[in-house]
Amino acid sequence: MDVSGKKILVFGTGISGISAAKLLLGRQARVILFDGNDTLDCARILEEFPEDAAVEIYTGELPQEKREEIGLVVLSPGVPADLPMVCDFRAAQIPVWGEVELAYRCAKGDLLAITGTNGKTTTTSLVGEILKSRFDNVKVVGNIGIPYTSMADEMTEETVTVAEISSFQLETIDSFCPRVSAILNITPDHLNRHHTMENYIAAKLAITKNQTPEQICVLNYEDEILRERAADISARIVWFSSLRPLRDGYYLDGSRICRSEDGEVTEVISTDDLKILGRHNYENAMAAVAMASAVGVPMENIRNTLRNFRAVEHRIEYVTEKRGVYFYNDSKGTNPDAAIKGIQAMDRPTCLIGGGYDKNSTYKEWIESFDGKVKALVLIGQTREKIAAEAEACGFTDYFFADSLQEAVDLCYEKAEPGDAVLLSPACASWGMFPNYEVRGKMFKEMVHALKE
Ligand code: UMA
Repeated sequence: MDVSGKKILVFGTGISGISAAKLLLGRQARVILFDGNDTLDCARILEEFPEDAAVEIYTGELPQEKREEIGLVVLSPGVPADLPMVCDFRAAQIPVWGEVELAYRCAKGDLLAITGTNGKTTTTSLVGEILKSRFDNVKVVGNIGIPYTSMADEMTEETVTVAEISSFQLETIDSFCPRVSAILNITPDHLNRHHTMENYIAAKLAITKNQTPEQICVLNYEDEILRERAADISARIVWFSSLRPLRDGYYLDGSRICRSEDGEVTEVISTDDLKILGRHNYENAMAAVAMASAVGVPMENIRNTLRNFRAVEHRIEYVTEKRGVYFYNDSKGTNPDAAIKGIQAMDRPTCLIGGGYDKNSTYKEWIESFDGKVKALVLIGQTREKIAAEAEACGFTDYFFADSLQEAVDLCYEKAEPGDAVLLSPACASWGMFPNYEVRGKMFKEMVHALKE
């Protein structure tokens, strides 16, 4: 991709923006970095680049005369694609790409891409591990926390890339086209950003939009939305199901994960041999098997990796036991559907920490999933009153407010008896109180370890 001499606006100075700017500078582009946050320290951001790099930086407002010089805009995932400034660029026929689109255009080799409301990170890590058992040059990138652009220059024709792709990132793709895609599930999330469920669904389905019938799309048969929309997908579909046998595809039969090809069934692995728990994780495992198999990884490599794969950090992660109380970190439970999986995985009375940034979610189904297991719900953050009101409406009144995560941890420890669990599974994003869910989960773990026996 030739960007030499072109003036390119990189919008957002988080990890995606910095990485995109570096990739562009390496290709002799001239970069204007811009961030809407005017409290950022520009000098510190510029320390990321060599002193003589062709990069300028603006925060808060981008001067009008600068806007006129721009030939391409690269958006960070967190920047809404419908901001007035972004719409103005589009209206002026200036191409607007997401960081993922830029990376895709610069990348080499094969690409497998995974999206879905929940399970993306686990599935992406698992596919990455399986591929590493077969190929020498595997990259794992994207929403998982490693910008796709940061790896693009290291890729060769032999590279196999596994990318976790969020709905934010899919909003701004153009030619992005994975050889194998997967949509794990679609349930309401990020509605404040996408405005409507239809827009959110459209963003998720965009992962398949450039795929052809020679390429593969792995889909969850138990997701009604996916079943309804499958007819609009051009790629060859490989289904998986955790609830019923399929004539073609992967399915869970009791404790066996099976593959069926035109009715001929073979066992892939028994779930007793897996270290990841819960039906949602068996779905993630089936999606990963389908994807790896689609690029020719032998079943023996797949089985060996599955046997050794452990839960990823912040996803129903066991922290420690204190005074007979078991602590779990599910900070990745950033929406009600993910948090339902967290509570379902608990097999003891639980003090639950919930609440955070408001993404326009409703919490009724989450509260209903407590199923008598939650003895105390400790609420933090912007959504605490909203959740409390919905809890009242559901007849659940054992909730308490805390002003900080520390206060919530202390309160849960006070209320929990030996044999109980304390679970951080907030059903909300961390923003407003923490930069991201990783920091929230790490702080939770530190606070738990600091509790006195
Ligand atoms: N910004 C603006 N204007 C805006 C919004 C943001 O200027 O309207 C600026 C902010 O001031 C900030 C910068 O943009 O300085 C941040 O950019 P960003 O939000 O895109 O964050 P990055 O650090 O680049 O991280 C992004 C993803 N973040 C989001 O999608 C919000 C990371 O996903 C991802 O790991 C990373 O790129 C690498 O690809 C995080 C996430 O929370 C984990 N994702 C959501 C999720 O999983 O639910 C989608």
